[in-house]
Amino acid sequence: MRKNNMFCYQCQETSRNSGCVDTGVCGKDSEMSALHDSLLYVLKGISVACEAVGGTDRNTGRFVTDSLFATITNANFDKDRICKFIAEGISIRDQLKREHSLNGELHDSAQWAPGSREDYLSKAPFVGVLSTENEDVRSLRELLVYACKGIAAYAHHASRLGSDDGEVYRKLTSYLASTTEELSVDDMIATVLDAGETTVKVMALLDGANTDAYGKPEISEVNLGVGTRPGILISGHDLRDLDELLKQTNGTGVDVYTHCEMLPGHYYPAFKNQEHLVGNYGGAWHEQKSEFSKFNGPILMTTNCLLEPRDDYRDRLFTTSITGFPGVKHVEDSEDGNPKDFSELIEMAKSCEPPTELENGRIVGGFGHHQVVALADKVVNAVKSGAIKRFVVMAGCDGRHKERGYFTEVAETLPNDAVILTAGCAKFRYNKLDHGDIDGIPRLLDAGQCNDCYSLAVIALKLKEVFELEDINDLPISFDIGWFEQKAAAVLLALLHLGVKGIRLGPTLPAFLSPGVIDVLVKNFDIKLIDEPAKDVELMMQGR
Ligand code: SF4
Ligand code: SF3
Repeated sequence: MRKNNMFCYQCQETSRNSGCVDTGVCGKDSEMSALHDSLLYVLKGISVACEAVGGTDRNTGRFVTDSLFATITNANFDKDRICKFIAEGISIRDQLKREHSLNGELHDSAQWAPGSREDYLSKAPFVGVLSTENEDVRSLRELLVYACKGIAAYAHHASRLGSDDGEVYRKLTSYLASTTEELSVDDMIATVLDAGETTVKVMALLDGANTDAYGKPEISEVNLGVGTRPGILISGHDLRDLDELLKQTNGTGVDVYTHCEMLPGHYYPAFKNQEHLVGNYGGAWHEQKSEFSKFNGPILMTTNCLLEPRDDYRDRLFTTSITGFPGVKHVEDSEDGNPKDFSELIEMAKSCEPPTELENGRIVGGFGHHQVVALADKVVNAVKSGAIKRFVVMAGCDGRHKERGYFTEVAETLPNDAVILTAGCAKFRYNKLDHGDIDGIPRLLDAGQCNDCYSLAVIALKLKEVFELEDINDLPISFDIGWFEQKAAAVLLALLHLGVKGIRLGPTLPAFLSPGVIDVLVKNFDIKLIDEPAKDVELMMQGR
């Protein structure tokens, strides 16, 4: 039984880079942490049942996916919602047992019956992260669970657009089930790398779903200023919510602005020319408290990253899908694929002041793989002529810590013959700087959301093919990744699966990696912690 009130070390901002033990740096309290532990345990129970019946049906897969996504950092702070997930999980497991006449215990959570919040809280101390005593085993199990959360996030978005892959659901439950077994370290490492392969698959699925629905992202200019009409601010990663909001606001006199990871919405043909999609407002998620105050109108959080709202905008904040915060209005998911109802936000917006301007000017993005591959001749010529010496992939997440100024400094210090490839909210550290271009190719190529890291992999593989290289590591590409939440863990495993070596990671190495697991990653993949910006730039330019 663990001794702390709580223990969570799933994100980069974990206390002292060791673990949050009394309350989360993110605002998650010990009760919420315990409910997350209980939910995870029930999901493992469902997964063991899925293994026993030899498959994962779509409803179970979707439920596991949404539940995992709800436990990602900065997504859902509503304990009642997490309790509902736990109760539903228990009934799904019971139904599986009934339908397939499964007898026996299967998993300790088989004893659990739907109950009260107190019931779930009382069970949590025995099932949390620290219930695995061996630190290497715990590390590999948790790495796998966090990768599952990342995979789940991508699967959730694809599913919202009608793309489900039964194999992804089956893999997710098999990974969760494997964390309940006594496996050798080698087997656990193999499973973790397999999760990298599944991440590539699910990112490809989402990429296809996004482009089928909204077109292929293309080079686009995005306004950073504001208009004169009231607006709704939409944040998070859910493009379908953006689509439905744009349709429902059309002709109402209410404008729409993107925030943080919704910025890449402007790159899609389906959205980019809509006049009432005015621009992007603000920067990365951790600036939201001051920015949401100044926005003046309703704000819709479609996914992470959500922070505890200040009183001055709490009434204007809405959550939807897997996000939640106690006392904050929630837009319910619709049934049968119908659109969600955003009328309350639209009516509220009509009586709000227009947003207060934070900045002005324009930024350029939209360099998804289709767009970059369309420019392939130009890019290849620039590499052959020596005009481009190196690509530096600086994808990932942003966060609060001042050490993340490293990424700004790297972007500023890289020589003029280096091109930055980015995706995710990491870009807000440097995407408003003037990086110039190389023979007409911008030196900062933004592929989109963290969900679009897939594009960066496709671009790398395309270059490997064009240059007829055997090994992806022979390309003039360095990886300098900022991480924060669990999708980044999945993306890291995806890169390892693709054989990428020498990745720099920061601002800290994950606390959930034990010294023993770090050793394995260093030996096999040459993973490094970021260092001084100038030193790293020099080494990266030398291909080290
Ligand atoms: Fe701490 Fe991060 Fe867990 Fe929040 S999600 S409790 S900040 S480790
Ligand atoms: Fe960002 Fe939360 Fe990861 Fe999507 S919005 S990259 S942190």
